[in-house]
Amino acid sequence: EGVGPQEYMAMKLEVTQWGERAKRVADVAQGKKVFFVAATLRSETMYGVTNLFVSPTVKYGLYPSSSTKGSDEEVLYLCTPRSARNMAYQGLLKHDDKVECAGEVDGSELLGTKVHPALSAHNEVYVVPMDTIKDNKGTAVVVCMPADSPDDFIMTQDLRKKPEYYNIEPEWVAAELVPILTTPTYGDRTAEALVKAMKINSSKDTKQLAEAKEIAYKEGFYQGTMIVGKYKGEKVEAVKPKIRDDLYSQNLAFAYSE
Ligand code: A2H
Repeated sequence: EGVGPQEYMAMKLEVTQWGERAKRVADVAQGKKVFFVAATLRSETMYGVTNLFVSPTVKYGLYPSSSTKGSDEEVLYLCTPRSARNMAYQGLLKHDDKVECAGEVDGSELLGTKVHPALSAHNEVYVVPMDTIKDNKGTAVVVCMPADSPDDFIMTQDLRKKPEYYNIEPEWVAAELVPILTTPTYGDRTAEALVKAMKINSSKDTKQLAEAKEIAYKEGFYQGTMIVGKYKGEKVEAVKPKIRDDLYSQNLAFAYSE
């Protein structure tokens, strides 16, 4: 990994319904708009989001954002304290250089909450657990895109196989993945094709998953063609920055560095 700062696209996913386990969180939010903030490098995959991942063992917080600076209305971002600190320095929170936290949240409380992923074929998706999320990267909130991400595909499969173990309701896991791009070698379900070809069985096969991720990323970027959305028929390499900039200009995402 590089030593310079990494710029991510921070995708905003609005809470549409707090889950049963989030009663305390809903109290903290006091009816204000809350967006989960998910860091990604793959803007084009927002068309195929099927779930949202958090870590049940990570601490998150609710932070007043800069999007309503100067007005009484407060919009809250849900992310880790570490990423909130970075956001404050980048002028993305209500106060520059200072982190105001409306309340802390356990990842486990968020499971079963519903959010709206803009661009996706799914209008609402559930928050589910991912055990490999690290709290020292991005916001520790990750959009689930099982068609093109081997990690997301395998985690979705694990959740489906062992809902009791993960302490979730089976119906929270989206039944259908959403293909959004096609490549000559792997078709429109790159992650599934790679996971099968490499005989990856669980999210614990970290070495093989890292390899699959690398191949999927390169293949999608250099060989992929969009099969859905505004840029259908165009090369992924060409439209990726356009999709990101569209999301920025619609205030559905923002640039976040660390
Ligand atoms: B990516 P990089 Cl379709 N812990 O988004 C674990 N993983 C995290 C994370 C964290 N705290 N924060 C972000 N990520 C994931 C889409 C995607 C991603 C696709 C394919 C590959 C892929 C949908 N999930 O990532 O090491 C996020 O998942 C492959 C690495 O800084 C984010 O992009 O590149 C990516 O890792 C950023 O990790």
